[in-house]
Amino acid sequence: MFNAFKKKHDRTPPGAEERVPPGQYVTEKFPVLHYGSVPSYTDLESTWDVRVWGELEGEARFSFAEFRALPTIKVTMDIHCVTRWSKLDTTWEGVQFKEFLKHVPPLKPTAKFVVAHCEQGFTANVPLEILLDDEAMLAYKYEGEELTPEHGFPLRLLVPKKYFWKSAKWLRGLEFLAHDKLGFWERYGYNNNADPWREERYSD
Ligand SMILES: Nc1nc2c(c(=O)[nH]1)N[C@H]1C(S)=C(S)[C@@H](COP(=O)(O)O)O[C@H]1N2
Ligand SMILES: [Mo]
Repeated sequence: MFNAFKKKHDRTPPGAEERVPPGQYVTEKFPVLHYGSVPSYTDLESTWDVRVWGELEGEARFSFAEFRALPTIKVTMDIHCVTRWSKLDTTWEGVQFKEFLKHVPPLKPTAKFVVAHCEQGFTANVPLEILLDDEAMLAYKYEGEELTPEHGFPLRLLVPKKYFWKSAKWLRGLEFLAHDKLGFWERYGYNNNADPWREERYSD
């Protein structure tokens, strides 16, 4: 079933086969996937912020302007959705997670896990170590343009090397924790580790 689908839809460029994890096909489209509705904003400066709390020596809050003043990076990466599409060479801009940490109170040594908190109560959990990857970022541009509302405007997390559901859209906060705490899709039955190369799609 999947093989026939893959034959028909796969757009893997020649030579890129080893970049496509098992059970995935390459698409040139950019599918939109989420639970719930797409948030809309009228005045970001008064209605939007991003906060950090938990296992740090304090808390922090960034208004839209404050967040946009932080230094940015540009990263090109492949993304892999658990629903089997992969998209190669997607380019994103935003604040590298490691850089972001320089602008918030120091982490306590107990900080080991992060929960991303999004609009409408959506959450996604990621080990801190994964977010210390050079490519992990709080992204607000895709292919040189501001994120579209359905892809997460004005801010999303980008978690490289994990299935794309951990890349939480409409990000509003990061909670640092000593112990892991399952997020929305992880509670729903997705595999907490979410490594596409090991096909960690669902939990048993
Ligand atoms: N806030 C929020 N972020 C989310 C989701 C969601 O339901 N809510 N779904 C995740 C899932 S399952 C996927 S596959 C990706 C899809 O991102 P895209 O719509 O930009 O392709 O977003 C992730 N981020
Ligand atoms: Mo997904």
